Amino acid sequence: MKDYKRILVTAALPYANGPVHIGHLAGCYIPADIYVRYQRAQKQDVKFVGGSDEHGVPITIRAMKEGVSPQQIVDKYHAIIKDSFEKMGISFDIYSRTTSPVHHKTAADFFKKLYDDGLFEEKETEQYYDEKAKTFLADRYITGTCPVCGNPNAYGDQCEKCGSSLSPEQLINPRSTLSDAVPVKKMTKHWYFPLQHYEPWLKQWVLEDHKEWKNNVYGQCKSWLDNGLQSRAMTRDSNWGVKVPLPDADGKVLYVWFDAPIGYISATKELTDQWADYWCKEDTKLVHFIGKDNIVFHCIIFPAMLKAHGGFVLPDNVPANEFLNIEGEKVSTSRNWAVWVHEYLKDFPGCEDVLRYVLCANAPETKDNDFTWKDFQDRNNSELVAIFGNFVNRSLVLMHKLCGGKVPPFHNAIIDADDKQLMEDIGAAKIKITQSIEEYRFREALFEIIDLSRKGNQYLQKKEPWKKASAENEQQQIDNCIHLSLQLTANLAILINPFLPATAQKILHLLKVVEKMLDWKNAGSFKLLSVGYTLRAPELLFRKIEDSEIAAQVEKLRTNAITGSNTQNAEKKSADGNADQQPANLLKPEIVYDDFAKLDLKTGKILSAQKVEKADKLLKLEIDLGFEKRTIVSGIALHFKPEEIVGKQVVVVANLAPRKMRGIESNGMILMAEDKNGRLHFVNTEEAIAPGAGVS
Ligand code: B3M
Ligand code: ZN
Repeated sequence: MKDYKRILVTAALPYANGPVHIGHLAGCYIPADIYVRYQRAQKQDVKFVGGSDEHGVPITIRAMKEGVSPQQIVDKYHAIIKDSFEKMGISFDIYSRTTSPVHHKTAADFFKKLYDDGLFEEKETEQYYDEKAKTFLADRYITGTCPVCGNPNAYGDQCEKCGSSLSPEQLINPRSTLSDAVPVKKMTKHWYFPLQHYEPWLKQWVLEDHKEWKNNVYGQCKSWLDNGLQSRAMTRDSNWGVKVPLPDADGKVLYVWFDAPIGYISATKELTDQWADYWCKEDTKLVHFIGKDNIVFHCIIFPAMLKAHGGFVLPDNVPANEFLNIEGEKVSTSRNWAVWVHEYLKDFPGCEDVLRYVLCANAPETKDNDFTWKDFQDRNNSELVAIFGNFVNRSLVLMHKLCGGKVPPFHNAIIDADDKQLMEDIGAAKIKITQSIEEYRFREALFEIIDLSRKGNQYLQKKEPWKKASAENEQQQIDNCIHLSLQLTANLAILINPFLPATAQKILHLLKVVEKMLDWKNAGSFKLLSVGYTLRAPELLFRKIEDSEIAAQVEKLRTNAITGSNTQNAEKKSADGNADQQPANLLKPEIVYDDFAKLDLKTGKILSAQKVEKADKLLKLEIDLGFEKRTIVSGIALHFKPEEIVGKQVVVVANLAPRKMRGIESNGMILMAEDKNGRLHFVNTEEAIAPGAGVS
């Protein structure tokens, strides 16, 4: 192991085209924050940098959909994301953004250096061009008829109906989504980075020198390297991004995956004048925390760029996590199958640490994992409340009851085997936890801490200080028991601090000790609290989470996913070839016939449809049910233009309780089919049925 003088920790820059969800937190922000807080407690020179990724096709598509400028999109979501991180205690030293002038200059200079060194290949290729909109078109911007299944709305990179992956050339009657013009082919020049030149070096550096990397990371790198690397275009035709710093490059910007990782460097520059110490001195330990979909960029492409540029350190480790599913299904931002952090913060104020706890205890460290609200509740109620919180609370309550509210003395003369065991357990736990964190196994570390508090409970249970009568020695026995329990409480504050910082602060407050006690070196000590010191009255660290709160969350998840009524969501990645994972086709729990019979389903006909103001997803529909006309607000606006659905036949849930959406009362719901890519379709029957017919 190398001796490092300073540590630079980065966490992936989220696209500022939507808010962050708990999968993001579990994937990299919570692990990164735990690691950084631990290193700070170890008194290491550590910097934690992050920021929003504000370029690329996802942003421009989002802007197009919302009918605003890309700048407006990134301003809006950067603010939401930054706020979510702050409230969740993700303690970045700087949270910057890639639209910052420092970043534009840093990224452009980086490109220029590679260019001046003659490292790029310049290639002219034919690409689709929209003459009306006067712009080249990314594959996603082109639609046409799928040559495989005849779907008239297939994309230039994929048909979402039959799943075929396509290239724009294969589409029948291709059209630009920007202007509806027929795209033409035009020559365009781009700069390619010849990754294959770095293949031998990468093989040595990753596969030989970094065998310690996590299996999932190492495995992905190996398969990329085994398959052979190719040149990659590092520029794009677009007006949104870092301008290519060359004279003949109008309308060209850096590829988002070229500029985004350089964002780590730019952010460090904005943070400190000493930025070069962190990026250029060999005794820096650089650690990238990311999700698994970013592995190739951080382990192969960016290191090759850094190597080509020269003068920069390379990552020491890239501890990527796998994905977190929600209630058994893959997260899908387009379907709104996600738990949004800004909404959690509103729904569970003061419970930030609970989410940190659950997402760490259940982190997808080695494989995809599942978040369920039931597990969230169980972990809170039976681990945080019943074990950790309970131990801390009992120690303080007993001290007030049996020791006059003061830290009692410890009588060495009567120390017994249980006391010794507890002291040993604390020492051993510290060693294990330290090692686990150093090796990026945060779940294991957290488990050890809970286990240590469980041992504290067992110790109290065995000693039963509340039962001791007034015989000789007995106050001394009580003193020893309470003294050790309180010292353990102080130790728990130190150990839990990287994971649950707000909880550690609460314990500090109860124990009336200063921040400095949380230094990692203090863990394992039994002299953290002085004898005779008065402590505060106990307050509960965690509250119980009720069944009703959990039921409400599950309900919210399902309703939002069906109606798409959450207007904050965004298609986070689908536009950058990084399509969302497809939702698994899981069935909901079985129901009895009576449940089904409660639904009143009727056929209806859409009489009119119009957009709802300031709600990009909602359409206000007038539906003819035969016996009456209804207003129904439906979350389908991203899928259909109002004029194209008038006259369509639909099935309506006619007895759904009215619900106000954006001030409009919606009376029922229309049923649509959703394909595996989250696209909606009318379930058409060939024959027309009169409105109002029952469906069963
Ligand atoms: N914005 C992709 C993502 O959100 C990308 C990460 C950039 S890290 C330099 O997964
Ligand atoms: Zn198709």
